Amino acid sequence: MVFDEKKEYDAIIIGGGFGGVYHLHHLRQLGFNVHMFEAGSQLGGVWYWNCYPGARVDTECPVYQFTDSEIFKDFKWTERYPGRDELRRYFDHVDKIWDLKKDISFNSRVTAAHWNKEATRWDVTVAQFQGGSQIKGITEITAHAKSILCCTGFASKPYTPPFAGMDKFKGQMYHTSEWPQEGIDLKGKRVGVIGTGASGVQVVQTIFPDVKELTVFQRTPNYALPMGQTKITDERNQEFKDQYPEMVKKIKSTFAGFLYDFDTGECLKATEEERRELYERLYTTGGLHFWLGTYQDVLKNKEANDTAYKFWREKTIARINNKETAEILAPKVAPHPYGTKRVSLENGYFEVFNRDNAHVVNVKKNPIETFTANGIKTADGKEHELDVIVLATGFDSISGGITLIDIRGEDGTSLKDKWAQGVWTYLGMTSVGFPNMFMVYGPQAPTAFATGPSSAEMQGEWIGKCLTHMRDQNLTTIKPTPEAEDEWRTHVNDVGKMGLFSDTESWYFGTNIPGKPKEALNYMAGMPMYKQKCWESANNGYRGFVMA
Ligand code: N01
Repeated sequence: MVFDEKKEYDAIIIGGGFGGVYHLHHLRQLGFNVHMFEAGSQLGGVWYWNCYPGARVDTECPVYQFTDSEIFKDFKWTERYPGRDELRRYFDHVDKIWDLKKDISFNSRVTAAHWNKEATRWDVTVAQFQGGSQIKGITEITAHAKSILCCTGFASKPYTPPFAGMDKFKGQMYHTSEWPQEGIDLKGKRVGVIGTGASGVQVVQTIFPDVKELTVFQRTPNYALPMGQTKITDERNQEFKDQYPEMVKKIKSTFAGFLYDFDTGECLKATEEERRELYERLYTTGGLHFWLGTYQDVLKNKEANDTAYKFWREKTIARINNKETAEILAPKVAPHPYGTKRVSLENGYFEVFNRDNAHVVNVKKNPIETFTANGIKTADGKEHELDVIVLATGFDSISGGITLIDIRGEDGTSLKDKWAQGVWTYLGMTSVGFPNMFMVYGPQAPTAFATGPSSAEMQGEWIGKCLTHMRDQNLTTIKPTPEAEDEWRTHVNDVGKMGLFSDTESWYFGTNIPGKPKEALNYMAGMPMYKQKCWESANNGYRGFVMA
């Protein structure tokens, strides 16, 4: 690692996940002087931090990777849905080909970035420490750059609800995204898992063979779908490579950057048999097909949506032996429309609850009252005795990772204060008052409705062109206009209200965090529309921006 505190970089990249890695490579290729700071001791972003048992991506192979042929041509995937270790191996491969590490400082958390008006640059404060979970010997350094790129990802600020009595618990307790890198021995332990989002589902289905007793505290059921995990053979890997150009075209043209898209038919116009046939096919294909490949009106029309929920429930309850347990995991009356909270992929999750040593507690009806020295006490007075508590309670998503940094713009206002009543960006990449600051895979962009690699490449191309244009034209600053920003915010929120998603409390709308304003945190019109909007601005003299 060679970092020069005296140097003024063209750009500082904050975060070494897919977004940061792509921008480091791409901007360097364009001739910019770039340095990256990463808080972890390895590349990977969420795939570094989320090392809980069972962490795995639920985007199907070979979609979840960069489309650069140099990277693509030699990497062999082993599973249809790669696990965390495989993804870490992928990042090592990318690093080897793109020679990234020479421009990266690891164990380096950016704590502040202040716009320096006089020098027309960002002054960035970085806390450097010895890595791993034992943070020791913090020193502070300052970096200077014309631009900053916040590649902090959408899930970098873990959320732990303030349960009463947490400090009393004498056992071990970990948030899934702060899991010790060295792992935890759960053999023969009584384990409680709070939360049944993607992380909770993965932990539960992975640890149950080892633990003595498993208690899952569920507030909202997860309409999880069978993953359909398979091994990827050498022949299949070869097919991926042969089909590479076609696949890239597809990835770049579908709603979420997948190889498939919503079915263009209308659910309610189909006959019962036609609908059943499609649902069966999508469900047995496995993966997210029964979510992002179903009739396009299922996520927009409640009546259509009910048919999908009914089908999902029928399939799910058939797998659960106990009727009461089935009613908790897949209730007769849907607690929210199908697919309006993130659908997870599961691998035997529902069957876990057929075992005598696995229990699910419906904390909506019977809330967690307090943690005790020995476990968790619920409102019915029962004390659930536990050795380990897993907090799979999610994140202050999308905007939380950015506002964790003390970012101060032109007039000294912090981004956190600016966004206290809601997020304001233009095109999900820039914000008024914060010149030369770019956000990648952040708020008001497709983010959680697209894959990390495809978003990184799309936004990277745009940001790269923009910075090149500024360099060519001898321009030093770019900032959006307040009008363009207001218009974008309104558009993002209008789109967010169009389907059934906004009827549901979820992190997509910030409502999982007490006090966070309810708003569309993602641009939900799909990647193709987003791309069109971004390039419309660039191709029209960066309409909506002031460059000087
Ligand atoms: O977090 P979540 P996550 N009392 O917010 C519950 C990505 N990801 O880490 O739904 C009791 O989804 C909360 O309940 P409720 C992926 O995009 C991807 O699981 O708010 N429970 C919920 O069940 C994913 O969507 C992968 O009622 C409480 C859970 O905690 C995103 O990251 C793997 C509670 C939080 O679920 C976040 O997933 C992992 C309380 N006070 C993550 N507060 C893959 O690619 C919260 N909960 C597979």
